[in-house]
Amino acid sequence: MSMSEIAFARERARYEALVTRKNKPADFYNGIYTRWENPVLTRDHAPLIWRYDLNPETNPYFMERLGVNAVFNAGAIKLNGRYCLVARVEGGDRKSFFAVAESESPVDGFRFRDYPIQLPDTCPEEVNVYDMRLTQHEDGWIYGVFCSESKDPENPDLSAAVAEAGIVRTKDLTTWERLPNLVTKESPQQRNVCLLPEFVDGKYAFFTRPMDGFIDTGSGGGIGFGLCEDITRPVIEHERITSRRKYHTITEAKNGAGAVPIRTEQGWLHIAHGVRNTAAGLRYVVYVFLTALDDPARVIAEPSGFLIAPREGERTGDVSNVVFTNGAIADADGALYIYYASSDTRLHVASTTVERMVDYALNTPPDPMQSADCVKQWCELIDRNLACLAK
Ligand code: M1P
Repeated sequence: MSMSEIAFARERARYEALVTRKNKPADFYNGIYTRWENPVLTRDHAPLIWRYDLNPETNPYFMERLGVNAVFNAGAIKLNGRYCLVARVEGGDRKSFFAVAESESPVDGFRFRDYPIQLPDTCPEEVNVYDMRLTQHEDGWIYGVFCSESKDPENPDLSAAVAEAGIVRTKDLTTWERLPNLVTKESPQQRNVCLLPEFVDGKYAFFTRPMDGFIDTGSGGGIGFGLCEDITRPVIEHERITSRRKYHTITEAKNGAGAVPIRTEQGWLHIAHGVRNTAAGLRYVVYVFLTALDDPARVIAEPSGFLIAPREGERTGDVSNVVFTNGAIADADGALYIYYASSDTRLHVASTTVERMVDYALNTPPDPMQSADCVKQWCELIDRNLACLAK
Protein backbone atom coordinates (compact mmCIF):
# COMPACT_ATOMS: atom_id res chain seq x y z
CA MET A 1 0.00 0.00 0.00
CA SER A 2 1.19 3.52 -0.76
CA MET A 3 1.64 6.09 2.02
CA SER A 4 -1.51 7.85 0.90
CA GLU A 5 -3.54 4.60 0.91
CA ILE A 6 -2.30 3.87 4.43
CA ALA A 7 -3.29 7.36 5.59
CA PHE A 8 -6.74 7.04 3.97
CA ALA A 9 -7.37 3.64 5.61
CA ARG A 10 -6.34 5.03 9.00
CA GLU A 11 -8.52 8.16 8.69
CA ARG A 12 -11.47 6.11 7.43
CA ALA A 13 -11.23 3.82 10.47
CA ARG A 14 -11.02 6.86 12.76
CA TYR A 15 -14.07 8.41 11.07
CA GLU A 16 -16.14 5.20 11.37
CA ALA A 17 -15.24 4.91 15.05
CA LEU A 18 -16.44 8.49 15.59
CA VAL A 19 -19.78 8.23 13.78
CA THR A 20 -20.66 4.83 15.29
CA ARG A 21 -19.67 5.81 18.85
CA LYS A 22 -22.57 5.32 21.27
CA ASN A 23 -23.59 8.29 23.36
CA LYS A 24 -24.51 8.20 27.02
CA PRO A 25 -26.02 10.62 29.52
CA ALA A 26 -23.47 12.98 31.03
CA ASP A 27 -22.82 13.23 34.76
CA PHE A 28 -25.10 16.24 35.20
CA TYR A 29 -28.48 16.63 36.92
CA ASN A 30 -31.00 19.42 37.24
CA GLY A 31 -34.24 17.46 36.83
CA ILE A 32 -35.12 19.55 33.78
CA TYR A 33 -33.10 17.85 31.03
CA THR A 34 -30.34 15.33 30.45
CA ARG A 35 -27.10 16.44 28.90
CA TRP A 36 -25.39 13.84 26.70
CA GLU A 37 -21.70 13.19 26.97
CA ASN A 38 -20.56 13.40 23.34
CA PRO A 39 -21.40 16.12 20.86
CA VAL A 40 -23.68 14.76 18.11
CA LEU A 41 -21.82 16.63 15.36
CA THR A 42 -18.31 18.05 15.19
CA ARG A 43 -16.02 19.13 12.39
CA ASP A 44 -14.61 15.59 12.43
CA HIS A 45 -18.03 14.34 11.32
CA ALA A 46 -17.49 16.04 7.94
CA PRO A 47 -17.04 13.14 5.49
CA LEU A 48 -13.55 12.42 4.20
CA ILE A 49 -14.83 12.78 0.62
CA TRP A 50 -15.54 16.47 1.37
CA ARG A 51 -12.07 17.16 2.69
CA TYR A 52 -9.54 14.99 0.87
CA ASP A 53 -8.74 14.39 -2.76
CA LEU A 54 -8.64 10.57 -2.76
CA ASN A 55 -6.69 10.32 -6.01
CA PRO A 56 -3.05 9.50 -5.13
CA GLU A 57 -1.92 11.03 -8.42
CA THR A 58 -3.31 14.47 -7.63
CA ASN A 59 -2.87 14.16 -3.86
CA PRO A 60 0.23 12.00 -3.25
CA TYR A 61 0.60 13.28 0.34
CA PHE A 62 -3.06 12.65 1.20
CA MET A 63 -3.49 16.26 2.30
CA GLU A 64 -6.73 17.84 3.36
CA ARG A 65 -7.69 20.07 0.41
CA LEU A 66 -10.83 21.69 1.83
CA GLY A 67 -10.86 22.10 5.59
CA VAL A 68 -13.93 22.23 7.83
CA ASN A 69 -13.58 24.59 10.78
CA ALA A 70 -16.78 23.93 12.71
CA VAL A 71 -20.15 22.18 12.59
CA PHE A 72 -22.78 23.79 14.78
CA ASN A 73 -26.19 25.58 14.92
CA ALA A 74 -28.53 23.02 13.31
CA GLY A 75 -32.18 23.11 12.35
CA ALA A 76 -33.88 19.83 13.26
CA ILE A 77 -36.83 17.81 12.02
CA LYS A 78 -38.04 14.21 12.12
CA LEU A 79 -38.71 12.97 8.62
CA ASN A 80 -39.72 9.44 7.59
CA GLY A 81 -38.83 8.21 11.07
CA ARG A 82 -35.29 9.64 10.96
CA TYR A 83 -33.79 12.44 13.03
CA CYS A 84 -32.52 15.01 10.53
CA LEU A 85 -30.27 17.94 11.30
CA VAL A 86 -29.51 20.72 8.85
CA ALA A 87 -26.23 21.89 10.29
CA ARG A 88 -24.24 25.03 9.77
CA VAL A 89 -20.93 23.82 8.38
CA GLU A 90 -18.21 26.43 8.38
CA GLY A 91 -15.28 25.89 6.06
CA GLY A 92 -11.73 26.93 6.86
CA ASP A 93 -12.44 29.88 4.55
CA ARG A 94 -15.06 31.20 7.04
CA LYS A 95 -17.98 30.68 4.69
CA SER A 96 -20.85 28.59 6.06
CA PHE A 97 -23.14 26.26 4.16
CA PHE A 98 -25.88 23.80 5.05
CA ALA A 99 -25.67 20.03 5.11
CA VAL A 100 -28.11 17.32 6.20
CA ALA A 101 -26.92 14.80 8.79
CA GLU A 102 -29.34 12.05 9.79
CA SER A 103 -29.67 9.13 12.15
CA GLU A 104 -32.16 6.58 13.41
CA SER A 105 -31.26 7.71 16.93
CA PRO A 106 -31.80 11.20 18.35
CA VAL A 107 -28.55 11.15 20.34
CA ASP A 108 -25.85 9.52 18.21
CA GLY A 109 -25.02 7.97 14.85
CA PHE A 110 -25.44 11.15 12.77
CA ARG A 111 -23.90 10.91 9.30
CA PHE A 112 -23.82 13.61 6.68
CA ARG A 113 -25.29 12.91 3.27
CA ASP A 114 -22.68 12.76 0.49
CA TYR A 115 -23.37 16.29 -0.75
CA PRO A 116 -24.09 19.51 1.14
CA ILE A 117 -27.30 21.37 0.31
CA GLN A 118 -26.90 23.24 -2.95
CA LEU A 119 -29.16 26.25 -2.50
CA PRO A 120 -30.51 27.84 -5.68
CA ASP A 121 -28.13 30.75 -6.37
CA THR A 122 -30.77 33.43 -6.72
CA CYS A 123 -29.16 36.04 -4.52
CA PRO A 124 -25.85 37.17 -6.09
CA GLU A 125 -24.94 39.63 -3.33
CA GLU A 126 -25.20 36.96 -0.61
CA VAL A 127 -21.79 36.03 0.84
CA ASN A 128 -22.71 33.78 3.75
CA VAL A 129 -25.65 31.67 4.93
CA TYR A 130 -26.25 30.14 8.36
CA ASP A 131 -28.60 28.99 11.14
CA MET A 132 -31.53 27.40 9.35
CA ARG A 133 -34.78 26.82 11.29
CA LEU A 134 -36.90 24.02 9.81
CA THR A 135 -40.69 24.26 9.99
CA GLN A 136 -43.04 21.46 8.95
CA HIS A 137 -45.85 23.83 7.98
CA GLU A 138 -49.53 22.95 7.83
CA ASP A 139 -49.49 24.04 4.16
CA GLY A 140 -47.53 20.82 3.40
CA TRP A 141 -44.08 22.30 2.80
CA ILE A 142 -41.01 22.10 5.01
CA TYR A 143 -39.64 25.66 5.21
CA GLY A 144 -36.07 26.57 6.01
CA VAL A 145 -35.55 30.14 7.25
CA PHE A 146 -31.93 31.21 7.61
CA CYS A 147 -29.62 34.18 7.83
CA SER A 148 -28.54 35.54 4.45
CA GLU A 149 -25.55 37.82 4.91
CA SER A 150 -24.13 40.32 2.42
CA LYS A 151 -21.55 43.08 2.46
CA ASP A 152 -23.21 46.41 3.23
CA PRO A 153 -22.92 48.27 -0.09
CA GLU A 154 -23.53 51.66 1.56
CA ASN A 155 -20.82 51.42 4.21
CA PRO A 156 -17.11 51.52 3.24
CA ASP A 157 -16.12 49.71 6.47
CA LEU A 158 -14.82 46.33 5.30
CA SER A 159 -16.69 44.50 8.09
CA ALA A 160 -20.03 46.23 7.54
CA ALA A 161 -22.65 43.61 6.69
CA VAL A 162 -26.38 43.27 6.22
CA ALA A 163 -28.38 40.35 7.63
CA GLU A 164 -31.66 39.28 6.07
CA ALA A 165 -33.91 36.26 6.47
CA GLY A 166 -33.59 33.88 3.52
CA ILE A 167 -36.40 31.39 2.88
CA VAL A 168 -36.31 28.01 1.13
CA ARG A 169 -38.82 25.17 0.99
CA THR A 170 -38.63 21.46 0.35
CA LYS A 171 -40.58 18.25 0.80
CA ASP A 172 -37.63 15.91 1.26
CA LEU A 173 -34.57 17.94 2.39
CA THR A 174 -33.06 17.10 -1.03
CA THR A 175 -34.69 19.43 -3.55
CA TRP A 176 -34.97 23.03 -2.38
CA GLU A 177 -36.90 25.95 -3.83
CA ARG A 178 -35.65 29.40 -2.90
CA LEU A 179 -38.20 32.13 -2.20
CA PRO A 180 -37.43 35.84 -1.96
CA ASN A 181 -35.85 37.07 1.27
CA LEU A 182 -38.27 38.27 3.92
CA VAL A 183 -38.94 42.02 3.90
CA THR A 184 -39.72 43.59 7.28
CA LYS A 185 -40.90 47.14 6.69
CA GLU A 186 -39.99 48.37 10.18
CA SER A 187 -36.61 46.65 10.64
CA PRO A 188 -33.55 47.26 8.48
CA GLN A 189 -31.89 43.93 9.39
CA GLN A 190 -33.07 40.50 10.53
CA ARG A 191 -31.47 37.40 12.01
CA ASN A 192 -32.88 34.47 14.01
CA VAL A 193 -36.17 34.44 12.14
CA CYS A 194 -38.38 31.35 12.25
CA LEU A 195 -41.76 30.38 10.90
CA LEU A 196 -44.59 29.05 13.08
CA PRO A 197 -45.94 25.69 11.80
CA GLU A 198 -49.54 26.99 11.74
CA PHE A 199 -51.34 29.84 10.04
CA VAL A 200 -52.45 32.72 12.27
CA ASP A 201 -55.53 34.54 10.95
CA GLY A 202 -54.92 32.69 7.68
CA LYS A 203 -51.42 34.17 7.36
CA TYR A 204 -47.85 32.92 7.69
CA ALA A 205 -46.59 33.82 11.15
CA PHE A 206 -42.92 34.63 11.70
CA PHE A 207 -40.92 35.21 14.85
CA THR A 208 -38.37 37.86 13.93
CA ARG A 209 -35.54 39.75 15.57
CA PRO A 210 -35.65 43.41 14.61
CA MET A 211 -32.15 44.89 14.43
CA ASP A 212 -30.76 48.31 13.59
CA GLY A 213 -27.32 46.93 12.71
CA PHE A 214 -25.58 43.66 11.89
CA ILE A 215 -24.38 42.97 15.45
CA ASP A 216 -26.32 45.40 17.65
CA THR A 217 -30.06 45.13 17.82
CA GLY A 218 -30.16 48.82 18.80
CA SER A 219 -33.76 49.93 19.13
CA GLY A 220 -34.98 46.35 18.53
CA GLY A 221 -36.79 45.55 21.78
CA GLY A 222 -36.57 41.77 21.64
CA ILE A 223 -38.05 38.88 19.72
CA GLY A 224 -40.62 40.17 17.25
CA PHE A 225 -43.70 38.64 15.64
CA GLY A 226 -45.27 39.47 12.32
CA LEU A 227 -47.70 38.12 9.75
CA CYS A 228 -47.32 37.78 6.01
CA GLU A 229 -50.05 37.00 3.51
CA ASP A 230 -48.04 35.46 0.70
CA ILE A 231 -44.91 33.47 1.42
CA THR A 232 -43.83 33.66 -2.20
CA ARG A 233 -43.66 37.46 -1.82
CA PRO A 234 -42.94 37.64 1.91
CA VAL A 235 -43.51 41.05 3.44
CA ILE A 236 -44.20 41.87 7.09
CA GLU A 237 -45.65 45.34 7.55
CA HIS A 238 -45.59 45.42 11.34
CA GLU A 239 -43.78 43.54 14.09
CA ARG A 240 -44.97 43.22 17.69
CA ILE A 241 -42.44 42.47 20.40
CA THR A 242 -42.98 39.18 22.26
CA SER A 243 -40.18 38.23 24.70
CA ARG A 244 -38.48 41.54 25.57
CA ARG A 245 -34.84 42.37 26.27
CA LYS A 246 -34.52 43.62 29.83
CA TYR A 247 -31.89 45.48 31.82
CA HIS A 248 -29.61 43.32 33.96
CA THR A 249 -31.02 40.00 32.78
CA ILE A 250 -29.75 37.27 30.49
CA THR A 251 -31.31 39.12 27.53
CA GLU A 252 -29.94 42.58 28.16
CA ALA A 253 -27.77 42.81 25.02
CA LYS A 254 -30.06 40.85 22.72
CA ASN A 255 -32.24 37.77 22.38
CA GLY A 256 -33.53 35.75 19.49
CA ALA A 257 -35.88 32.96 18.54
CA GLY A 258 -34.30 29.52 18.66
CA ALA A 259 -36.01 26.25 17.85
CA VAL A 260 -39.32 26.52 16.00
CA PRO A 261 -42.00 26.89 18.72
CA ILE A 262 -43.65 23.65 19.81
CA ARG A 263 -47.44 23.50 20.27
CA THR A 264 -48.46 22.23 23.72
CA GLU A 265 -51.87 22.22 25.43
CA GLN A 266 -50.75 25.12 27.60
CA GLY A 267 -49.21 27.30 24.89
CA TRP A 268 -46.41 27.59 22.33
CA LEU A 269 -43.13 26.48 23.88
CA HIS A 270 -40.19 28.64 22.79
CA ILE A 271 -36.56 27.63 23.33
CA ALA A 272 -34.68 30.81 22.51
CA HIS A 273 -31.36 32.50 23.25
CA GLY A 274 -30.41 35.48 25.37
CA VAL A 275 -27.20 37.50 25.28
CA ARG A 276 -25.56 39.67 27.91
CA ASN A 277 -22.32 41.61 27.72
CA THR A 278 -19.39 40.96 30.05
CA ALA A 279 -15.81 42.16 30.36
CA ALA A 280 -14.89 38.90 28.57
CA GLY A 281 -17.30 39.53 25.70
CA LEU A 282 -20.83 38.42 24.93
CA ARG A 283 -22.30 35.46 26.82
CA TYR A 284 -25.04 33.47 25.07
CA VAL A 285 -27.45 31.23 26.98
CA VAL A 286 -30.60 29.32 26.06
CA TYR A 287 -33.85 30.25 27.79
CA VAL A 288 -37.54 29.37 27.62
CA PHE A 289 -40.85 31.16 27.36
CA LEU A 290 -44.42 30.19 26.60
CA THR A 291 -46.86 32.15 24.44
CA ALA A 292 -50.65 31.91 24.18
CA LEU A 293 -52.22 29.53 21.67
CA ASP A 294 -54.85 32.14 20.70
CA ASP A 295 -52.21 34.87 20.34
CA PRO A 296 -48.72 33.40 19.73
CA ALA A 297 -47.08 36.80 20.30
CA ARG A 298 -48.37 37.10 23.89
CA VAL A 299 -45.93 35.78 26.50
CA ILE A 300 -47.78 33.88 29.24
CA ALA A 301 -44.79 32.52 31.16
CA GLU A 302 -41.08 33.26 31.20
CA PRO A 303 -38.99 31.50 33.84
CA SER A 304 -36.18 33.40 35.45
CA GLY A 305 -32.67 32.87 34.11
CA PHE A 306 -31.32 30.34 31.65
CA LEU A 307 -32.25 26.78 30.71
CA ILE A 308 -28.81 25.94 29.31
CA ALA A 309 -25.59 27.88 29.89
CA PRO A 310 -22.14 26.95 28.60
CA ARG A 311 -20.51 24.40 30.93
CA GLU A 312 -17.06 22.86 31.15
CA GLY A 313 -15.74 22.10 27.61
CA GLU A 314 -18.74 23.86 26.06
CA ARG A 315 -17.31 27.16 27.28
CA THR A 316 -14.46 27.28 24.80
CA GLY A 317 -14.33 27.36 21.05
CA ASP A 318 -14.25 29.75 18.14
CA VAL A 319 -16.66 32.13 19.86
CA SER A 320 -16.30 31.16 23.51
CA ASN A 321 -18.99 31.33 26.19
CA VAL A 322 -21.85 30.64 23.78
CA VAL A 323 -24.67 28.12 23.72
CA PHE A 324 -27.18 28.55 20.93
CA THR A 325 -30.10 26.53 19.59
CA ASN A 326 -32.05 26.66 16.37
CA GLY A 327 -33.50 23.16 16.39
CA ALA A 328 -35.44 20.74 18.56
CA ILE A 329 -37.45 17.61 17.82
CA ALA A 330 -40.61 16.71 19.76
CA ASP A 331 -41.33 13.01 19.30
CA ALA A 332 -44.83 11.53 19.24
CA ASP A 333 -44.21 9.87 22.64
CA GLY A 334 -43.57 13.27 24.27
CA ALA A 335 -39.75 13.07 24.26
CA LEU A 336 -38.03 16.31 23.33
CA TYR A 337 -34.50 16.62 21.95
CA ILE A 338 -32.89 20.06 22.03
CA TYR A 339 -29.92 20.38 19.69
CA TYR A 340 -27.67 23.14 20.97
CA ALA A 341 -24.26 24.26 19.82
CA SER A 342 -21.44 25.37 22.06
CA SER A 343 -19.07 28.22 21.35
CA ASP A 344 -19.84 28.20 17.60
CA THR A 345 -17.82 24.99 17.31
CA ARG A 346 -19.82 21.77 17.83
CA LEU A 347 -23.38 20.49 18.32
CA HIS A 348 -24.77 18.75 21.40
CA VAL A 349 -28.10 17.27 22.42
CA ALA A 350 -30.10 17.67 25.62
CA SER A 351 -33.09 15.38 26.13
CA THR A 352 -36.22 16.00 28.14
CA THR A 353 -39.98 15.79 27.58
CA VAL A 354 -42.49 18.38 26.43
CA GLU A 355 -44.41 17.82 29.69
CA ARG A 356 -41.32 18.56 31.78
CA MET A 357 -40.57 21.70 29.79
CA VAL A 358 -44.12 22.97 30.26
CA ASP A 359 -43.82 22.34 34.00
CA TYR A 360 -40.48 24.19 33.91
CA ALA A 361 -42.05 27.10 32.00
CA LEU A 362 -45.12 27.43 34.20
CA ASN A 363 -43.69 26.66 37.64
CA THR A 364 -40.23 28.18 37.62
CA PRO A 365 -40.62 31.65 39.15
CA PRO A 366 -40.13 34.66 36.89
CA ASP A 367 -37.16 37.01 37.26
CA PRO A 368 -37.99 39.44 40.12
CA MET A 369 -35.66 42.00 38.44
CA GLN A 370 -34.01 43.25 41.68
CA SER A 371 -31.54 41.61 44.06
CA ALA A 372 -33.70 42.36 47.11
CA ASP A 373 -36.70 40.64 45.55
CA CYS A 374 -34.50 37.74 44.42
CA VAL A 375 -33.47 37.20 48.05
CA LYS A 376 -37.16 37.17 49.04
CA GLN A 377 -37.73 34.57 46.34
CA TRP A 378 -34.88 32.37 47.72
CA CYS A 379 -36.16 32.80 51.30
CA GLU A 380 -39.70 31.81 50.40
CA LEU A 381 -38.42 28.59 48.84
CA ILE A 382 -36.16 27.89 51.84
CA ASP A 383 -39.10 28.49 54.23
CA ARG A 384 -41.25 26.00 52.36
CA ASN A 385 -38.43 23.46 52.21
CA LEU A 386 -37.62 23.72 55.92
CA ALA A 387 -41.31 23.25 56.71
CA CYS A 388 -41.35 20.26 54.38
CA LEU A 389 -38.27 18.70 56.01
CA ALA A 390 -39.70 19.30 59.51
CA LYS A 391 -42.78 17.21 58.78
O1 M1P B 1 -21.67 33.89 17.86
C1 M1P B 1 -22.84 33.59 18.55
C2 M1P B 1 -24.06 33.65 17.65
O2 M1P B 1 -24.15 34.95 17.11
C3 M1P B 1 -25.26 35.23 16.29
O3 M1P B 1 -26.43 35.28 17.07
P1 M1P B 1 -27.10 36.74 17.35
O4 M1P B 1 -27.65 37.16 16.04
O5 M1P B 1 -28.14 36.58 18.39
O6 M1P B 1 -25.98 37.60 17.81
C4 M1P B 1 -25.44 34.21 15.18
O7 M1P B 1 -24.54 34.54 14.18
C5 M1P B 1 -25.19 32.79 15.60
O8 M1P B 1 -24.95 32.03 14.45
C6 M1P B 1 -23.98 32.65 16.51
O9 M1P B 1 -23.97 31.34 17.05
